[in-house]
Amino acid sequence: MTDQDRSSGNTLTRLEDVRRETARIVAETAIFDMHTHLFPPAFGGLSRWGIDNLLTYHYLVAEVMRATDVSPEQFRQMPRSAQADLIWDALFVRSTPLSEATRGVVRVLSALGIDPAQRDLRQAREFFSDTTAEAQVDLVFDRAGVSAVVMTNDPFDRTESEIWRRGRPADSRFKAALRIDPLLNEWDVARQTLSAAGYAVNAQVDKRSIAEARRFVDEWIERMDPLYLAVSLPDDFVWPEDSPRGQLIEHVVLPVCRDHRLPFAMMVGVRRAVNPALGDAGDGVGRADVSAIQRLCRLHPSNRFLVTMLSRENQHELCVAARKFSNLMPFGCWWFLNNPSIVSEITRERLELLGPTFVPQHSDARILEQLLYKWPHSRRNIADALADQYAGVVENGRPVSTAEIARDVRRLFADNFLNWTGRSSMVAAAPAV
Ligand code: RAT
Ligand code: ZN
Repeated sequence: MTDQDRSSGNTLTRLEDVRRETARIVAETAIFDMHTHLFPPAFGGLSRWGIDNLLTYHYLVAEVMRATDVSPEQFRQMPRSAQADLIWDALFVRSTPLSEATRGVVRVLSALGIDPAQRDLRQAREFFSDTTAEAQVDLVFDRAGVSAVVMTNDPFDRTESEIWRRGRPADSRFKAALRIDPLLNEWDVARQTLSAAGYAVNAQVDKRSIAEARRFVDEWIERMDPLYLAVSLPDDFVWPEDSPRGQLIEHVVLPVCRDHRLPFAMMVGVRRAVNPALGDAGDGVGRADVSAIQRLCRLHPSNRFLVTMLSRENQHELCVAARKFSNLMPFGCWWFLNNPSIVSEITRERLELLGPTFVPQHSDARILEQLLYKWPHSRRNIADALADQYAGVVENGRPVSTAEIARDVRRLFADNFLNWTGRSSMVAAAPAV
């Protein structure tokens, strides 16, 4: 082997070697999970882990409503452990766990050495009562191969904002993201929070409100040191728009992001409270207009946009938009798209249109142990999609090396996001391949 061969890793020309090495490297590469709803144990009740939280995840609440005749109201009034027992019985004992969310729980239990075929939750509850939140974070991050997660940090949430006012969390595996949904989607609600906190805002988004909203965002950036600003937007989001949201994006969010060199993450396509009785489980999806994103990217070339869209129908147009605008970074297969068949489809589409210049996935985990299924499921689909692309390159006459595969996977799992957020110093050390 020449020196050059060595520095580029093993050169692969046989398709079975390409597939095996791609699967191995994808399984071994550390993930920087760029959007979750996880919190470190120091955040108290906001930090969710354990069997009752796992089973009462809102994806499973939606499914138990279809499987039983318990009404949303009756369900809401049950203690959490009784809700978990009901979900276990309806979706795992009296039914086969075929859906993605139920299959995920099976994987989590297996990964922790708990028998997922038990008829009740006794064994699972014993397992979790024998450990601590801190020990569980170490164990789950290690087994999931996750080096860090980005939280969703809401300054409009009273419990959370009080925690932040006491100081930044010490656990450096949990990074902040400043989420500003009320500011952009519910000005009437947001301005009351701002007023109560001493910001002199008016009912109209006038000059004074803009200056004060800007002061509010600046102060929260200072307090949280976020990797990006984020909002979820409805499917009817348009841009430009003569509305509080339009004014606030133009005069607060975009200048703040430029000044602090932060990307603006837009999660587009959610129809909130399609069935309000279901609470968190009651949101739906609608197809959005990608031209709004294109206009933002064109009119604001010095802003960087992280964009994920909830409708399957928007994915191809988003890829095409990203080919036109290098300040647009598509990310993740969000929420109802985080299913193997769709992750596979979207990842292939993105690889074909964008090469390795996107962020294929985030977990959106709300419960710590979900990292133990969301990532293995995604890794598998991403590995298969990548292996097919490498096989195509080899078939066309160019070998690929393990070093190249490792570089590409690092880009997809961490470096693209960290370079985009200007935090390349956080780029994880490369695992040995
Ligand atoms: O995916 C989810 O769990 C949703 O409930 C939402 O939290 C969504 O990801 C969001 O960030 O709004
Ligand atoms: Zn989310």
